Parts: sequence; C-alpha cells; structure tokens
Amino acid sequence: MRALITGITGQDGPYLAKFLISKGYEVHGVVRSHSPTLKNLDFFHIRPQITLHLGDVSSGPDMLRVVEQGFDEIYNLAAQSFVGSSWDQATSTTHINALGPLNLLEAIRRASPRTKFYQASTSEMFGNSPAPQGEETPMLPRSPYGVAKLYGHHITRNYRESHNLFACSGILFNHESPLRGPQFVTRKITLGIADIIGGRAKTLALGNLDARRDWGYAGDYVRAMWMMLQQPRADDYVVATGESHTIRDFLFHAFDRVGLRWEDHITRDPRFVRPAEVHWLEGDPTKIRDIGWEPEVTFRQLVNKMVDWDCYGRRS
Ligand code: GDR
Repeated sequence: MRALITGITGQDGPYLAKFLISKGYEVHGVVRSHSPTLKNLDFFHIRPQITLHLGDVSSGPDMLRVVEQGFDEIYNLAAQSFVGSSWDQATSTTHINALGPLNLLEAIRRASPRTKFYQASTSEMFGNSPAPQGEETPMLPRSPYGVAKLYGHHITRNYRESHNLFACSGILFNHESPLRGPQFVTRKITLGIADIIGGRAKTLALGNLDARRDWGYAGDYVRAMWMMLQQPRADDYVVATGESHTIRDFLFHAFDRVGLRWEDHITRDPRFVRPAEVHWLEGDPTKIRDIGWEPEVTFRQLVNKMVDWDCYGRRS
C-alpha cells in the first residue's frame, strides 16, 4: 500500500507516518520547500523511510503532478492550523485550508479516482453550537480558520456525492502531543513551565482561561484517520474523547506535575484573547466508537506526557 501525507512535517503527519509504516505502508509526504523542517519526523527516526515530494496544496498543478504518481490513500493534513493568526492571515489561510482539499480532490478525480481521500476537518467548524457536538450539529464557525475548513469539509462531501470518490472527513477535536507547535495553548504552557523551572522565566502570559476544550492525544487520533479509510463506505466522523476541560484545568495539572501552583506564574495579556472565541468544544464520539476506535491516553496522561518531555526530556 502507498500512502501520501500532506502536512507531513506538522504534528499529526509524523504520528500518522509512523503508524502507517508499522502497518507496512510505503509512505510519501508533500513538502513546500527543498529545505523543510524535518525535526518532527526525526522525533520518531523515520525520515529515511519517507519519500518526499515538492508541492504546495494551494496549487492545483502541483497537486495533480503529485497525485498522478498513484497512491492508495491520501491524507490531507496540510493547513494553516493556528486559529489565532487566521484573523490576520485570512486570505492565505483560505488558500491553504479551503482550496487545498479542492485541489487534491480535483486531482484525484482526474488522475486517480480510486484513491481514498482523508480530509482533516475540525471541531472549530462548530463555533459556539451547544456541546456535545456530533456529526449532525450545526456548523457555525467563528474564525477565518473555521470558515475555510468548513469549505474543505463540504467540498469533500460534495466530491464524494457528485463523483463517487471515497472521500472522508474526520472532524477532529483538539489533539496534542510533545510535537504540538509552541503557539498552541497546551504546548505554550508546558514549554512555559520548562522555562520557569529552568530559571529562564518567572511568568507566562495567556489569554482566555475559561474556554473548554476536548483534548485528546495525537497518537490516538491518527489511528482514527486510518480506520475511516478502511470502512466499506466513505463517511464523516467526529473524533473526540467526549470529555472537556478548561484552560485552568490544564494549567492546574501541568503545574502540579512539577510541584508548582499555576496561580503564582500566570499573567493575562489581551493580545492572546481572540476577536471571537469558541467557548466550549466537547465531542460526541459515538459514531467513531461504533467502528471500533477508542482513545488510549487520558487527559491526565496527556498533560504528563507533554510536561515530562518539555521539562525533563523524558518520553512517558
Ligand atoms: P484551538 O487551539 O484554537 O482550539 O485550535 P489553541 O490551543 O490555540 O487554543 C485553545 C484555547 O485556548 C485559549 N487560549 C490561548 N490559546 C493560545 N493559542 N495561546 C494563548 O495564550 C491562549 N490563552 C488562552 C484560546 O482562546 C482557545 O480557546 C486547535 C488547532 O489545532 C486547530 O488547528 C484545530 O482545528 C482545533 O484545535 C481542533
């Protein structure tokens, strides 16, 4: 089996690549430049086993050239994935997050219609629709990021229904790991704690601490992506733990892991408060559980994994 992963240098790409390699896949990835940052692939020592192709998902011709090479499965993980910067970068976010999946679907339709396609959709599409959110919950995105992702979600379904492609969307709720980018709140906190215990900083500035998120472990979520593509019929699935916590909860457990009180070190900075906030995301994972997926890492284990890695270089 041959799989292609766009966004292979991000957080989920290396977890998915490692998982697919363990299943015997030949794994290919798309990168935007000749000198990409491959440190996340090096985390798992899998760089030599991956074939890289140059291309940008926002270019139709680029995607056609890559897709023509023939893959059994394509996972579109490429995105401008930071919600916070999508207000300042609304147009480029839309090119990547909305036109990216369209370019891939169109290339598959023209050049390789039997290829199965996975689109990385997101809980951010729900906006403030009441929790718990499931596949049928109204989608009312509140960020340019969410709006662009909603286009990707609908166009994936549209190509499935119009052109009979095997195209699935995974509506993934927040998922974290030691490979999470430093701008996301969980990793910002665990790296901030490392600076505090290392004597490099005394405080960490954050925005809204009251938001609730359904945080799972990236290593568990990539398994769900693959499972969707192994079903007899293409469909869309929510992937979540079904449990939510506030930023304060995360702070409490993360600081507690190193024996500190978060209240002594957190300051508030309005620059990190978003123009429109999504207050409470908590998924209903019934449908994905029905096909056999279960998260293995709990919230507490996830917090510990991230703190242990950033503060002590320990893989737990
Ligand atoms: P999110 O993740 O926007 O949910 O999107 P993020 O970790 O950035 O924010 C989570 C919540 O924390 C609040 N917050 C802060 N966030 C950041 N980044 N920095 C801060 O200082 C801070 N203070 C408070 C935010 O307001 C928010 O409520 C993630 C991304 O991975 C998306 O790509 C993905 O689609 C969704 O998860 C599911």
